[in-house]
Amino acid sequence: MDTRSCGFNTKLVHAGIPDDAHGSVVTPIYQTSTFAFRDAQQGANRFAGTEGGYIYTRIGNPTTVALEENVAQLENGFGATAMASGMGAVSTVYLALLSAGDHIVSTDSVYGPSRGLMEKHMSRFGVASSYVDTSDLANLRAAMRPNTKLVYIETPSNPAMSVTDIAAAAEIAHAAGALLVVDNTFASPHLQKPLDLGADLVLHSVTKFINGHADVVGGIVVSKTEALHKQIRAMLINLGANMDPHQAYLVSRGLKTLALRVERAEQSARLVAPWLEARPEVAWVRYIGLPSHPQHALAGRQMTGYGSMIAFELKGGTEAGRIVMDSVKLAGLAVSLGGVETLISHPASMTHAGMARENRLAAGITDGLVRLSIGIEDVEDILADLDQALRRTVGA
Ligand code: LCS
Repeated sequence: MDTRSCGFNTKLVHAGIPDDAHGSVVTPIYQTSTFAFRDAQQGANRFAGTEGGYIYTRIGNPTTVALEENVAQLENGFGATAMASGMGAVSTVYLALLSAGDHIVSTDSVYGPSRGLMEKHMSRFGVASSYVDTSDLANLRAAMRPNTKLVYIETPSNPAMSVTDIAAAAEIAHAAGALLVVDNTFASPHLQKPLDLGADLVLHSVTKFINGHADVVGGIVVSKTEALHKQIRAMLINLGANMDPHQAYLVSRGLKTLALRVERAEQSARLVAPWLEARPEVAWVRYIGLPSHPQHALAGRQMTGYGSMIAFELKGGTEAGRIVMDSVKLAGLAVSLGGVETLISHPASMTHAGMARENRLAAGITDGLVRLSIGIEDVEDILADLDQALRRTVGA
C-alpha cells in the first residue's frame, strides 16, 4: 500500500512494510548476514549491485529498510538510513559531509558527545567548529565563516531545552552555501518536521521517542534529497555503523505507537511543569510549554506540541539535586529519555560530564540542573513521587 498521501498515524502503522511472500502483517526479521544472488532467469533486477537486490546486511536488509522507509515518510524526506546508535548517525553525518578545512556551527547545548566528537576528534582531521547559543540567530549569523559547510542544530536541545528557529537557521545556512542538519530527537517527527521547515537532513537517536521502550539503542538520518541520501548511505556502508535487523524490528514495533505515547506523556508534562514551577523548593523550570520559557512562542509556531522533557533547578543547588535523585522511587535515576517510563537525571554528572564546566555553564547546563523525561504512567503517581522527593530537600 502506498502510504505517502496518508495521515501521520496511518504512516506510523503501515508505511514501509514490504510485500511478504506469506502475507505477514508486520515486517519479519530477516536474520541473515548475506543474500544469495538470484540468477538472471529469476529477474535481472536481482542481480548484484542493481537497485532492489539485497546483497549483504551492512549494505541493506529488508527489516531495516522497512524502518527506514517508514521514518522517511514520517519526516517527509526522500530517504532514510538507519544506524547502530544515535551517535552512529551523528558521526556518519559529520564524516559524509565535512572535509579538512571545513567549519561547522552548532548549538552550544547539543548532546555532550555530539560536541565531544567534533571538538576532540573531527578537529584532528582539520574540521573547525563553533558552538553558540543558536536560539539567538544573531549568534548563528556572527559565527558563520566562508568555509562553513554545516549548521548543526539541536532543537529543543539536550538538556537546556533551548529552541532554535529552524526556518531562519535554514535561510542563514543556505545563504552561506551550507547545509542545515537538525537533531530532532527531543521533538520526534510527531511534534516537529524540520525538512518541511527548510532543513536538509534530520537525525534521531531512535533510542528515545521513536523506539520508546528503553530496550534498543539506534539512530537514523533522513535526507531531503536523493543526492544527500546517497552520500549518507555511501558513508555508512564504509563506516559499518549499520543497524542490525533485530534492532530494526524492535524499533518498528515501538514506533507504531509514537503518537499515542508522545501525546500521553505531554498531557502529564503539561501538569508536572507548572506544578514544579509553583513549588517552593524549585528555583526555575524550563519546559517549552510554559509561558515562562524564553522561546515558548517560537516552539508553538514550529512544533505541533511541547513534548515531555522538563529541566529544572533546585534552590538548594547540587546538594538538593543529589537528595532528589536519591529519593525518587517511581522515576528511574538513569540517562536516556523518551521511553514509556519516567526517568530523572543530572546532566552535569551524567550525560554532559565530558564537557568542560565553563562550556556547560555557558550552555545553560547548571550544576544543579535536573532533567525529567515524563513517561506514560498515571500523572498522580509521578507527582506524588516528586512531592516526597522535593520535601526532603528542605533545609539542604
Ligand atoms: N542526540 C541527542 C539529542 C541525544 O539525546 C542522544 C543521546 C544522542 C543524539 C545520541 O544517541 P545514542 O547514540 O545514545 O542513541 N542522549 C542521551 C541522553 O540524554 N542520555 O543518554 C543518552
